[in-house]
Amino acid sequence: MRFTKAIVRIPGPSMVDGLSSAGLGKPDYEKALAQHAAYIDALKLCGLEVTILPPDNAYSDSTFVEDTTLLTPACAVIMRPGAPSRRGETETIETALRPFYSNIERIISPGTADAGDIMMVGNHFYIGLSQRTNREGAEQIIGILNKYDMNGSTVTLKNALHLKSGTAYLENEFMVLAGEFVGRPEFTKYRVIPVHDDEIYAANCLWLNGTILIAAGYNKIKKAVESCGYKTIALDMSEFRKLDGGLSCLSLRF
Ligand code: CIR
Repeated sequence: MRFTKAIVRIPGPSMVDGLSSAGLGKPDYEKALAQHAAYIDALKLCGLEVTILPPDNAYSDSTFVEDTTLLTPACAVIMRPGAPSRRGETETIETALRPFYSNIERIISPGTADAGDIMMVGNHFYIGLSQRTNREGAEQIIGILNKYDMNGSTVTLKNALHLKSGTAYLENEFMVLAGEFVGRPEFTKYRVIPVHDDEIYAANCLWLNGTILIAAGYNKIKKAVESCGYKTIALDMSEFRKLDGGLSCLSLRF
C-alpha cells in the first residue's frame, strides 16, 4: 500500500475553544499553527501531495479532519460525527473529496460515527464503539464496506475517546496498543508494540509509506517503533494534545 495524497485543514482561531477532556488548558493558537505547518511538511516528506483547506472557524474542531470521513481505496464514507458541535464539518470536506472520489457514501441518522474510531488493516476495518460512534453507525459502515468487498468488526471502548487514541496499525502486522487495548483478544494475532503507561498519548502514531510520524517527547515508544525497522519523524503536538487530538486526526490520507 502507498498513500499519495492527503487533505488537511489549517486550524482557525476558534480552535482554542475545541472540545477537550485533557485538562491541559487552552491551546496557543500561534504555536498550533506552527505545529500544523511542521505536520504538513512531514506529510510532504513522506511523498504525499497535500491539499490544504483554509480554516473553517465556524467549527472549533475542524482541523481534526480525520474524524469526518473514512477513506478506503474503493469509496469515501462521510461520517455523522458523534459530537453535535462537529456535525457540520463534513459538508466542506465532501466538497474537497469530490474531485478524488466517484463513490461517496454517507452515515445517516440515528447512526453516529467519527472516523478516529476506525482503524484500517488491509481490507478489514476495526470500528470502535465509543462516546462518538454508536452501534447503528458501525453497522452502517460495515454494510457499506461489504458492498465494496471489504469488511469490518466492532471493538467496544471503555475509556478512550476514539479507537485510534490508543491504537495504530503500522503495516507488516505491527500494531501499537496502549492502555485498555493491550491484551484485547481482537488484536493478539498482531505483532503488538505495547505503549508504556506514561506514554499513552503517543500511541496515536501514523504510518506513512514506511515512515512513522510520532509525537515528540515519547522516547520509549519511539525506540520500540524504530527497533521494528521503521524510520520515525517526531513532531511537537503539544497544542493539539490539549484538545485530545493526535497525529492521525490532523489528516485524511489516500
Ligand atoms: C474532539 O473531541 O472531537 C476533538 N477535540 C479531538 C478529535 C480528535 N480526533 C481523533 O482522535 N481522531
